[in-house]
Amino acid sequence: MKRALISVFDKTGIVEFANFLISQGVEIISTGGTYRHLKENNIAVLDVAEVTQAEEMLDGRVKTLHPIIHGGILAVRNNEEHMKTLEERNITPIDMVIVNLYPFFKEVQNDISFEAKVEFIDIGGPTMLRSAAKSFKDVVVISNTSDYDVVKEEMEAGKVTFETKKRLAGKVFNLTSAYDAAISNFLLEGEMPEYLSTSYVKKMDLRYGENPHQKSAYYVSTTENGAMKDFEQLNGKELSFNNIRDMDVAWKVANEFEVPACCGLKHSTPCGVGIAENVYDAYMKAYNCDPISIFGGIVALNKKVDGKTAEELKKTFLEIVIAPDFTEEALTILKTKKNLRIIKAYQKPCDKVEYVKVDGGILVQDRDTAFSDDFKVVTEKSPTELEMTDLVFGMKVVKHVKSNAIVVVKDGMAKGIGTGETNRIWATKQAIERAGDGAILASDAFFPFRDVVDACATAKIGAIAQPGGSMRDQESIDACNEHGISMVLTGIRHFKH
Ligand code: 93A
Repeated sequence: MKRALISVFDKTGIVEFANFLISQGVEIISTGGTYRHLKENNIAVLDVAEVTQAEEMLDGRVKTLHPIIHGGILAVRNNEEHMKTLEERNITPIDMVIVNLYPFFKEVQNDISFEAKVEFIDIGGPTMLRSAAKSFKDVVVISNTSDYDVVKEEMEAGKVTFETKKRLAGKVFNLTSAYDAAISNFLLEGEMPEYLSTSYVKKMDLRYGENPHQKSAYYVSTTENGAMKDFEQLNGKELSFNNIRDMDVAWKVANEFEVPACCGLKHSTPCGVGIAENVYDAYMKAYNCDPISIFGGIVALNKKVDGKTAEELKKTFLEIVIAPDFTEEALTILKTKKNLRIIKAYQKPCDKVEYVKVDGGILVQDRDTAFSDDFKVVTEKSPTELEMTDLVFGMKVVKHVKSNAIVVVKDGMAKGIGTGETNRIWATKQAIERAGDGAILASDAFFPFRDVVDACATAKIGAIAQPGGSMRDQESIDACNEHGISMVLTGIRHFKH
C-alpha cells in the first residue's frame, strides 16, 4: 500500500484515518477542500492538481477526471503491459481510494432551485469509486465513513483481505446505483421509466419479517419524504415489520378526513373507523365498531391526543398509537404502558406511486388517491343529507378495506366492515351481521347481482353507495326502487388486494 487518494465531502473521521495511513507509510493525495482540511490538521498531503499537472477547472466540475488518476487506479497490477504503460507515462499506482459523494440524496429534498440540485450531482466521485471498485483486487475502496475502522483493523493485522476488498467494492456499486437512481427519479419525475431504479437506504434491521422465520429490514426512500420515513417513536418496544405496515394503513385511513378521525386496525385492515367533533368520540366510535378485533391492534388518530382519550386508549391492549401530537397529560398516561409504541407522525401520506412485488417482477401503479363526492343518484328516492354524509364517509373507509369490501355506516361510524371475501354477498353479510344496525352501505366495487340490495332491505339500510358500471346495474337499481332504498353511483372503483 503506497498511495491513497482521498476526496471526501463528509469529512467525519478523515483526519484520524489519514494519520493512520501516514503511520503506515502511505502517501496521500487529495482534492481542493479535502487537501486544505488535511493540511490544516498537519497531515502531509499532495494536491491532485500537482500530481496530474492539470489545474482543477469549471468550478470544480473537473478535478479528478484525468488519466493519471484513473490509470493509477485501473491498471491491473499483475499485468505486465499495464504496469509498463504506467511507467512509460510516469503514473504512480493508487492503492486506496477514499471518496464520499456530494450529498445529492439530502439536497434533492431541500428547498433549493432545480439548478442548485443539478450541481449536487457528483460525477468525478462516483467515477473514481467505480474505477476503484472494478480494481478491487488491487485497490481498497472506501465509500462510507463507517468503513474506516474495518480497514484500519485489517491493515494493522497485516493486509486488507480479499473478502473485505470485494465487499467494499460491492458497497460502491450498491451506493452508485442508488445515487444514479435518485438522480434519474429526480429528472424523470412522474414517469413510469424504462428501468425501475429504486433508491432506498436501510433505516434498520428488523427482528424478523411477517413471521419469525423470515429475515427482514426496513428501508426508506433517499429522495422522497413520507409519513413512514419521518416519524418519531416516543415510547414502547421496537417496531416490527407488521407494525410498520399496519401503521401505514391506519395512518392513511385517519388522514382521509379533515374532522377528528380515528382508525383501529388489525392485519392491515381497518376494524373500526369513526369521525366526530373531537378525538375522544372518534376513538369511541372506532373502538365500538369491533371491541374484539381492536385488541392488540393499531390506533391512528388525525388530531392531537388529549388526556381523556389517552385514559380510554389505556384500557385496551394496543400495539401502537399513532397521531400528529399528544398533550403532555396524554403522554404521561400512555407511557404508563411500557410496551405501547407511541408514534408521533410528522407528515400526511404523500407517496405518488406504490409497488406490488410479484415473483420475478414488480408492479407499479399510482396510489389510489382519487375521490369525488359528486355522487349520481340513480333511484327514485334520494339519500337524506345525513345519509349523504355517511355515504361519503363510507366510501372513504371502504377504499382502505381489502376487496371484496363492504362497510355499513351510521352517524360517522363504521358499524360493520366486511373484508377480503371472494364474493360480494359474503362481504355484505359479514358487514351487516357485524353492524347490528346501520344507516348506509358502501361498496368498493359494483354489484354483479341484486343480492346485496336485497340484503340491505332485510337489514333496514336506507342508502347505498357503489361505483356502478356493472352490466346489471339496472337490476340493482330496480331492486332499490322496490325496497324504497336510495342508491348513488360514485363512478370510481376502489379495489384493494
Ligand atoms: O465535481 S465533480 O463531479 N468532478 C470531479 O472531478 C470530482 N472529483 C472529486 N466532483 C468531484 N469530486 C467530489 O468532490 C468527491 O466525490 C467529493 O465528494 C468532493 C470532495 O471535494 P473537496 O475535496 O474539494 O472537498
